[in-house]
Amino acid sequence: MATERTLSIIKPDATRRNLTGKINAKFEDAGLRIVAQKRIHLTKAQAGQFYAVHAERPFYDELCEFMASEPVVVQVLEGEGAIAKNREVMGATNPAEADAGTIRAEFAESVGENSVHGSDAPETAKEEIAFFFSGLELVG
Ligand code: RTP
Ligand code: MG
Repeated sequence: MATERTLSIIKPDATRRNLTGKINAKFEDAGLRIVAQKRIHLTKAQAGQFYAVHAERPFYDELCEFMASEPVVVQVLEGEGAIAKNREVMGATNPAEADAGTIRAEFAESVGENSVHGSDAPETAKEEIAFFFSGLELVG
């Protein structure tokens, strides 16, 4: 399997509870390398742009409010099959359905406030990394 990069976000419910280190340890234990990382505070408009694919969903406004409520940590994870591996480590969107040991099973508060985001395919990973990081911030 090829080495890939994926975009990860540690969401406000997790940064608020000071869980960045515990979540990063889960990524590293799974063989994912954090190759870029920064803490930012999104505006609601920026959150809306990032989640534009969900604009027609009933939870969109709530999701944008939540993502802009407090700082997030955005990061690029690298590894063999990183996109799928990251989503495995994250667990199901709804923490009640997430496998034991996954980030969402251990830390998520609800289906909306579920601690992490991860890109879902190579094309979205590329777009989402470019949304947050410039070429200068991405070491080869
Ligand atoms: P993400 O994009 O954040 O990695 O999560 P995902 O692929 O597992 O889930 P997705 O269907 O893409 O939904 C994006 C985010 O929207 C919030 N959500 N709330 N209240 C609800 O029913 C609901 N459903 C989704 C979650 O924060 C979810 O991660
Ligand atoms: Mg998604």
